[in-house]
This record gives sequence, C-alpha cells and structure tokens, in this order.
Amino acid sequence: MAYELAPLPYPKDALEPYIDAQTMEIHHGKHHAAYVANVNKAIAGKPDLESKSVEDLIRNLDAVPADIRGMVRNHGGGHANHSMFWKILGPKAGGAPSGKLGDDIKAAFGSFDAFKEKFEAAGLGRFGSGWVWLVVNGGKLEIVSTANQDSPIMGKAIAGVEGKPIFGCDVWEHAYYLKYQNRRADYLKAFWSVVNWAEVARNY
Ligand code: MN3
Repeated sequence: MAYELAPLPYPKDALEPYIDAQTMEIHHGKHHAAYVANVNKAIAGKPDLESKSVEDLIRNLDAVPADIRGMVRNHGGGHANHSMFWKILGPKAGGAPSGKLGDDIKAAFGSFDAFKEKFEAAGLGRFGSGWVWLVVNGGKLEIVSTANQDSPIMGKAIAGVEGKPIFGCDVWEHAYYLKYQNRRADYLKAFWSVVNWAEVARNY
C-alpha cells in the first residue's frame, strides 16, 4: 500500500462545538479513508507512482497513465487535501496569526477581518463541492477555490488555479452537514475558531 490514513492528531471531539465529533469520525474514518484506499487501488502495481509522496503524485498528473488519471486526481487529491486539513485544525486554536504570516495577510488583504471576509465569500461562492485555499503564488498570498478534490498544486491547467496551499477549508457538505445542514456560511464562520495558525505559519 502506497499510502496510509494517519490517525487524527487530536481526539475526534476536540473541535467541539465548532466541528462535532460525529462529523469528524465520518469525515476522517470514512471519507478520507476511502480516498486513501481508492488512490492505493488506482496505482497498485506501479512502483514508479507508489514511491512518490501523494503531493508529488498529484503535482504531475501528466506522468499518470490516462486510464487511472481521473482516479488519482480525485482520490489522490482527496488524500492530500485532507492530510493537510486535519493538521491546520486544532483544539484551543483560532485567534489571529502573528509574526510574518499575520503581517503578510494584513499587507495582502488590508486587515485580518478583510481576509476572513474574502475567504468566507470564496467558500460560499464555490458551487457544489470543493475547497477554498490560501496559497502562495509567485511570492504573493492569494485566496483561491477549487472544485471537487482538486488542489492548487495540480496547476492551472487542471485545477484552474495554482500556488502552494498553506491552508484550506473543505466546503463539501460532508464537512459540515450533520451540524450545520445547509448553513455553509455558519460553518465557515465557526471554522476560524479551530484554525491552528502555528501550523499554517509552518506551511508558510
Ligand atoms: Mn472532506
């Protein structure tokens, strides 16, 4: 097996009341687990692909045979995206980023509040399933959104956007529906209370 599902870095109820334990259990234990199982299945028996990190695998989808490219894009993307997602969340988190990241967010977006507003708008504006990201693109911080399990690291030709993601928010209904139902806006507002800015700063 090329990839494994890492355990959540905190208990499944650690993000309550913002993200509920049942959502975390199903999201990590079922959805993310399925992405791992399916990308492993797609690349099974191809050691040149199995030896790559999942990020390297999805960064160069041209190197993936056409008959499994769609599976690798969706499930490899899902594995990479969720692996980052669990880490940029955490209990006793939230607040505002400090240091260079905090300064650069203010410089790029005007203020931390203006940044949050723009990020939430991008999350709300994603029709259907996808992600909203903060990326570094050409040395600049940008907010972008992708459909399905596409990642900005797949590049513009595939994902429609590019850049190195430093954090993102999953806006698939499976990320919030049990607690928030149709209220994606409320989920996006609650998300700020569980962002682990120390981890985001490390990614930056
Ligand atoms: Mn998800």
